[in-house]
Amino acid sequence: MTLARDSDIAIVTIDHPPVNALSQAVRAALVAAIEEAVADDEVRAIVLMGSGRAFSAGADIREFDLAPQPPHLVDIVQRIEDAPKPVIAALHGDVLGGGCELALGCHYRVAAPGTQAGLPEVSLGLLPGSGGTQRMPRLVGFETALEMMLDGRPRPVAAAELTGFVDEIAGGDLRASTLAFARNILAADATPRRTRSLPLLAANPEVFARHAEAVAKRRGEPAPTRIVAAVKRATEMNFGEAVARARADFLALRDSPESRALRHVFFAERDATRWPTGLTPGTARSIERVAVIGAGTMGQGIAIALLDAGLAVTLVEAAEPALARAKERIAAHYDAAVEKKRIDGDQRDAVLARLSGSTALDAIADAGCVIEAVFEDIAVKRKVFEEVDRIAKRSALLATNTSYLDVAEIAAFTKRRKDVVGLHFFSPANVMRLVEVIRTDASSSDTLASALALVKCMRKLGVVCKGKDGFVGNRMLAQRTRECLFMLEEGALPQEIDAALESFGFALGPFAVSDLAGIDIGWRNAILRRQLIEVGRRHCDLLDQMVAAKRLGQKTGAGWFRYEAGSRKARPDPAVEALLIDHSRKAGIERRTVAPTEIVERALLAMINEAARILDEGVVSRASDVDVVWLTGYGFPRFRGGPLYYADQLGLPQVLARIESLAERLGAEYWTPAPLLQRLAQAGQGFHSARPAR
Ligand code: T1G
Ligand code: NAD
Repeated sequence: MTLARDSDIAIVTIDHPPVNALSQAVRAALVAAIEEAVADDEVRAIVLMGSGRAFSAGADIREFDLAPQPPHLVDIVQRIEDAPKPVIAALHGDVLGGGCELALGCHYRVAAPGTQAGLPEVSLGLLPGSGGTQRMPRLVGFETALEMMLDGRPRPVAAAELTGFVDEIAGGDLRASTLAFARNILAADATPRRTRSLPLLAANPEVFARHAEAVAKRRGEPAPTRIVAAVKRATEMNFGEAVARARADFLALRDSPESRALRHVFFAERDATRWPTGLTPGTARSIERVAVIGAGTMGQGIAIALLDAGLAVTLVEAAEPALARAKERIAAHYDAAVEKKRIDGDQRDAVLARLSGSTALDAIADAGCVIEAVFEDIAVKRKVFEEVDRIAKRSALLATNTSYLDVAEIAAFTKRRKDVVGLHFFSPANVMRLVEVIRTDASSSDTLASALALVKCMRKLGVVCKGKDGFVGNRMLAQRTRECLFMLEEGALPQEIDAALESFGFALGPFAVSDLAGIDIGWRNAILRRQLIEVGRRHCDLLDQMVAAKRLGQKTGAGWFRYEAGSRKARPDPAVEALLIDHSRKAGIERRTVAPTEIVERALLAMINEAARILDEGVVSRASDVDVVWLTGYGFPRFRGGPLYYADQLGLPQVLARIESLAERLGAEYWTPAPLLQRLAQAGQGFHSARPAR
């Protein structure tokens, strides 16, 4: 924190890199600086600003696991608002959460171009606890204020919807512009303009009812409902009381399991981007053009994600019709973006100008990176990689999008195994944030650094892992799928299993997901994995029967559910129930009711037990990476923190005991507790115990 003077104006600068988080020490220093400036008779106005890349990203999230320490931000904001001299906030970069509330407590706000303001507390399971619920509506109206707090999305301060939030966009240097602004208001004998005293813009009661109805549907999130109630208090009680009530809500939410889980997710996603511990750091090669071989479901999505990142893309297909189809679909994607006014026609044309296509592999010769997304067949991939090895330039990064095959085996098809990694995207690849970055023992650090840099520039989250057989996500998914298919045999119906896991918090149940992705995709992978299953182990061939019956999911109008023409709504299908009853009879299985609790337990514990093996084998270096894979690639509910965070909340001795009892009831063939789980449970530790303290 610094306190400087420019003649009769004091300049208080928050200086706590990287994002000026308002830790206890920062708050204490801020109070001292403000008090000093207020007490100094020579000072006629105060400018409050932040150093580095942001005004402030808000409260220090790391402190939320500790008891709240004074001075509390809510009081500091009040102190600033009560100041007898004008306080002007000079805003730049991110102005988020408590940082935004601090700005709201100032009497005037000047912002640099490009400044973003937001109240993202909801994404941490919280609400603005320092007056934002009362001050923001007074500046931007109830509708915008509620939307900001309920979607948590930062907005450019220059956006029309934030009119009223800032008084001026700085023309030149922010500090100079703000000092000039201060001098102008002093010359105009302006006094402190306290936000709390500004008139409340008329609130249409329908606004609160509409939002209250919408947030009631947000499963596992107590914060949104509290946010609507807190903001509504502005129309029901005086300012001070409403602020105090919101503060109480904030403190209550802070200790909620949902907020603790979401805070774990916040840091887990950041930890996942750290360079793997113990690996020599590498240097990323610059990549301007990427060749994508195989332009089917994944190739098209990957190409769009690369084009969105500003890169040039060469699509390579086996035959002209497939290439034309892919280019048509990519063009249609950008046409739709123009229609939705996300981009304009010129921008579309500029993007598509960076896309070229060919049916000749030679076209990859000048690409800095080659991503293969052809059929999941080792022989096809071998042929492609042998050719790529011959054609691609020496410095090229070579990547495979395989779901289950061994990346090391694929790398061995080339004479440059050090340049090969797996880049496992998730469908739809232009939407899903997650990329499993699979390194082999031969992958060089420069290759890994180049892959991570490429993933980052695509604005995706790269989780570094090793291994094969589905790496992290698909390997755990296979165990969940196994249990879900067994439960179908035993008496459950697809809609029951989906309902149980959706009420647990998954966006979509496993069978609706299977219908979306295509039952044949899961079946082909199951065939690949069948060789891993020991002879004599329980096995279920329901996937084979579905494929044989041409029930492939949405793409054939019927799968585990039936779909009416033009509709994606999954409807229970009596034909599936009949198929299951017939299947159980032939398998000699007496069907029974499978309770939702059993469904959730078997699905989750199957994943958790497999994750313990994955961790023990060093496939990933952090338990939180497993959480991030499922949170960003498989729709695991964020308010549950991820599979291993959830396991730690259950308590590993409890998890172990449940798995042992499943082993007794269902047989140990699939329910042998993973050694790491046993060790941690016996040591009274959790999967995240090894995680360094914040
Ligand atoms: N507290 C503690 N650490 C933070 C932090 C915060 N608020 N924000 C960022 N960091 C760390 C982060 O862990 C990382 O550390 C480094 O800064 C860079 O961040 C009272 C209750 C600002 C948009 O929700 O959204 O105020 O990994 O990698 O991608 O009502 O960080 O380097 O060790 O994310 O450029 C509300 C959270 C708090 C904003 C920058 N504020 N931060 O993104 O960098 S609750 C937020 C972000 C609150 C009040 C309430 C982003 C960012 P490390 P980064 P980035
Ligand atoms: P797809 O069948 O939709 O597309 C594969 C494309 O590769 C086809 O268009 C085919 O014409 C083309 N192709 C085949 N051989 C070729 C060759 N020698 N040269 C050029 N093109 C060739 O399959 P997909 O779903 O996009 O899967 C592709 C890869 O991505 C597979 O390894 C799969 O396991 C993996 N993957 C799929 C998903 C998914 O959800 N579909 C998710 C992650 C990874």
